[in-house]
Amino acid sequence: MSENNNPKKEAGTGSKPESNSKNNDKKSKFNITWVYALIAISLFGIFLFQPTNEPIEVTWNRFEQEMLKANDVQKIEVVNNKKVEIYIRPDRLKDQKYNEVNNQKKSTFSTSQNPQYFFTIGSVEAFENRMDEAQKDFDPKERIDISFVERNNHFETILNWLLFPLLLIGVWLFIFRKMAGPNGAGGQIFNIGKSKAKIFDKDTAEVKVDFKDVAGLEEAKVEIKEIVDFLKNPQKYTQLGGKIPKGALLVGPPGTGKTLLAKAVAGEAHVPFFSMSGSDFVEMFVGVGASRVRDLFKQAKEKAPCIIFIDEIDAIGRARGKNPNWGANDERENTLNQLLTEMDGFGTNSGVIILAATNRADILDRALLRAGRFDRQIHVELPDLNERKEIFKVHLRPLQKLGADVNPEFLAKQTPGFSGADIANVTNEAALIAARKEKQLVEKQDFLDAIDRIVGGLEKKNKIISLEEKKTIAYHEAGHATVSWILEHANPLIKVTIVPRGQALGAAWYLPEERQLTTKEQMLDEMCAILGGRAAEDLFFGKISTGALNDLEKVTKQSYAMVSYFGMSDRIGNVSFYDSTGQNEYTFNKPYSEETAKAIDEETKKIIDQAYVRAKEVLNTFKTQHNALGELLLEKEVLFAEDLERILGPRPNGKTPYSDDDQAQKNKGAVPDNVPNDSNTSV
Ligand code: NHX
Ligand code: ZN
Repeated sequence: MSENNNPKKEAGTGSKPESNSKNNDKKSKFNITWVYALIAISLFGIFLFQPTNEPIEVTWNRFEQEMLKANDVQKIEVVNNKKVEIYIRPDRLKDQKYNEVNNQKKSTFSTSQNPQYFFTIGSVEAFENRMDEAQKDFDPKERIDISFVERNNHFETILNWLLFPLLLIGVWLFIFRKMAGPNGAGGQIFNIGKSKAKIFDKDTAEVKVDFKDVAGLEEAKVEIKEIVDFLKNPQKYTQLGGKIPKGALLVGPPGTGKTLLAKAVAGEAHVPFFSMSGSDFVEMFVGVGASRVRDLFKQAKEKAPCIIFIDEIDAIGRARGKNPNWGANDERENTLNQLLTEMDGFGTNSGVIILAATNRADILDRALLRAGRFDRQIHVELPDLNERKEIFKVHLRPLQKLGADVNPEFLAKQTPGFSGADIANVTNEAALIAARKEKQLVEKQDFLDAIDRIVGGLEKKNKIISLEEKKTIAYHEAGHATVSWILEHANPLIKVTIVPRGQALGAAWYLPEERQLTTKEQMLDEMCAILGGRAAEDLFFGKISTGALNDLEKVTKQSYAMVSYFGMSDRIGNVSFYDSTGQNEYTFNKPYSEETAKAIDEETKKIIDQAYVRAKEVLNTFKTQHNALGELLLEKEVLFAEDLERILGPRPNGKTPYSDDDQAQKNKGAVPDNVPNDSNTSV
């Protein structure tokens, strides 16, 4: 409905000013062309009025013999001491020898009498001597008068004087127009200090997002809705003496919908909405950032009530260094200072509310977060199971034909740790996969393949792997599978594969339980399962490989976190060196002594060593089953939980990942063990 309304509205209100501005545009262009045309015409005119009967050059000899001696010369003018112009008596001009003059086309415009011939001289004295010599036999009365004239060619002089400046002005005008033009290459040069904020107001049909389109994020929506309400009916809050907050900070990991939420505010609030990114303030020129901040707030205050949205505010809002000369990034600090002053500079009830988004609230300057600036922080977290279900529903809507087996709830279960953007990616990828398979429907299997693709990367079926390597890979993965199956608190495994995908040659996929707390037992069992791969290589081949890199990295981080963050080692005790403020990022000295550092290292190693020993124990105990798994994996390349259950028996705690789903799902799509930052190992 709103989509139908908007264009109409625009046509109604927006048409008049638009046509006006277009007219103006045309007029100004027209004028400038006229100026050019006038200049051209006048130049042409001056050329036209120039006499066309140019004198003909003659030699001294011809002049002397044919003209002077024949007494045909009326007068002689020496122009500028250089050029001698000869005027022939009009009655003698009819003579045969002057045919060349008579044949010349007479200029229609020339009125004055023109010289017919000319020659140039080196020096006036020599010329006079020659004249005297030539006329020495003449009757003194008949001697020709020589007059000297100084004649300036005004046109030429003017042209010489004007041409260069004119050219300069022309070039300058050209460049100016190019640069000031809306799509000229240097278009920003003259607007460099202006804010680049995009404005969405009631006339722009662009924003079509409203809160209905934002799935999940219920708590954040409540907060945001309140902000919209502040703008819509401020008196409701101010009449009780409350003050309208100045800003809210949207904090959360990438892809969780911070920008979407802000867009929804724009769509919902029906007030002007200025949107720009933190990096838009940054330019290579000094002082531009601050000037843009000023401009943004000036514009906003003119349009109040309104909302300013600054995306990725960490680009300018990063904590200012303690040592002023260290980072030498004064420009960013100036921009931040300007932002801080602007936020404090206007009255609380002036109706400008600032929303900012970042995924790194911890690195922001504290001054930015204090009361009176970004009063409230709205945390936008990764969606949980129910929220993912809602998000899937939103993204499944545009897919035209869905298989009957596609169930948002099932997909939500298969995608722990996914953000909204990831889910959008899954649905899109699924549609592409289905299209690649020439299918008419997007089915469940396509979604599962899409999830695998997004988590694990592209399948590389054709990678050349020798038989020996393949066996190592199979036993490594079987090691993960066996240990995680046997240990009670390890994540439920759903499949193992030795098909290379992305960086990994093989992977064991788990479906981590979505929990808020992780116990020490769970962490230890988890580490055992991760070390199961290396342990299997060690036990059954007596050789270890580089392949365990990712596994070891993860285990090391986990173990270190247990000791120094979570207080899970007896020797270090309940001490945590985790710094949630993130303010001491640049301090190189650790907040503990050398002895503690050593103790942490030793404890970290001890935990890993113990886990490794335990993994080996498990593998030794279940040697036959492990080897059977390895061989089966070599043969089938992919094993599912059912295969494991057949070989290893039911899991000790009875938790199989597919127990609450239908068997047909084949348990594809989960988080493999080698993906960094998956939710089960996050620290
Ligand atoms: C490689 N990747 O990059 C290959 C493709 C033990 C069967 N050389 O633990 O795939 O070996 O359970 C330089 C040197 C990554 C860069 C060594 C980057 C090693 C995943 C590790 C399976 N599954 N490991 C796993 C795996 C690998 C790696 C490296 C590197 C393997 C293992 C990567
Ligand atoms: Zn591994």
